[in-house]
Amino acid sequence: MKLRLRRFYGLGVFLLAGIIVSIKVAHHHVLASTAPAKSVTTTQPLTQLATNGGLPGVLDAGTNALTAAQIQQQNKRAANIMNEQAMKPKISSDGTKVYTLTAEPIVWNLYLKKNVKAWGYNGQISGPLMRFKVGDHVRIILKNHLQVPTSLHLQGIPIAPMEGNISDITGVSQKSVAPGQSRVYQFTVTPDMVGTHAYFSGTDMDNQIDYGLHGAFIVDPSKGKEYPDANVDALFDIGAFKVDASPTENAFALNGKPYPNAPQLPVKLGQHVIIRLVNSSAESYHAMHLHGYTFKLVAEDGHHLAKPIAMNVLTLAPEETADFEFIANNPGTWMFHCHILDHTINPDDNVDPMQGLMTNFIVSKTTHSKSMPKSMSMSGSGM
Ligand SMILES: [Cu+2]
Repeated sequence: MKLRLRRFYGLGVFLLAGIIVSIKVAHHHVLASTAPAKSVTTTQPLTQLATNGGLPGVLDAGTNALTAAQIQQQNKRAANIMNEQAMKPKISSDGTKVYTLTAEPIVWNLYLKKNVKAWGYNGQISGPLMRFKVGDHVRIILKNHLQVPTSLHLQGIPIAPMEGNISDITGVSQKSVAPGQSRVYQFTVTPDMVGTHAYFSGTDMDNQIDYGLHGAFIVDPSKGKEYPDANVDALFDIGAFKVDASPTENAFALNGKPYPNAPQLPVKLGQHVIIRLVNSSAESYHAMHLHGYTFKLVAEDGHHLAKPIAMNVLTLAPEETADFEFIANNPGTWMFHCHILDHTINPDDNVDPMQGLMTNFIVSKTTHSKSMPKSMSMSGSGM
């Protein structure tokens, strides 16, 4: 009896499902036949075909795609960006600072032996740090070594439509650069540009930024540094990847490297620390938090606040930048991490408990030689 009843129910469900499916099919058929004809010659965006055959994100490159030495070299580049070692420009005969950024496919190590087929500027993620001064004449040559169009967007630099287009005076500064071609972006640095800024691909942005086409630049005043009193001035460019065909961002990095490969910041006791953050994730907010300190937000998007704001968690929208400061008066190894906690997990990595968007600020017990911030020790105000 029970069995028969079950069969009866089973048949009922089966018939009901059949009816729903046939209604849906009929409905879809009507829609399809009345919809205007659309060009459907390509089923996938060209960029995806060029990278991973239609799967979202960066394709796995295999565990042996890079040697240990190559991985170490990549990690060093991440540390160089943290330490604000800027790319050296060529100086042209008229004094213009000339930078060349080549967008190209690269193999990039994220964590453990997780290597991905990514895109980078000049072989690295984040792209090289550029540092300008007010009054500089800057020329950036973007070379496109990808199989798809790309372009360069410099946040906070209003490149006039007719500028930045030496090879193609179309009046559209964001016009894409075809594969194998290059484009020149030119501008003169003005005082309103002082601060921390992001640069990134301005073409097929959601994909290209998360493949790795992003970086940072710093603009200093015409004389001296933006933060002359800082003993430590460090930069972290927060990047995101979609690995293992995840439709959403699932691996997060500081200067291209998720923890434990993310660079750690050494600080001496008493030092005045400035941290510059850039959120180069195409899709994610981040909530950055530092253990052991209450820090002060001093600038947002390269614009100084009239009054610093004390805080513990700093939220950054995509492509937003922020600078914060603290005096390192508390020795110890202090975690600096995103408080959106699934951003601190590397997919498939069960070895390290905290990963992804985190690193450590290591404040030594050794006192900084000028233990007072320069502004205090050199001001002579008798503080
Ligand atoms: Cu986050």
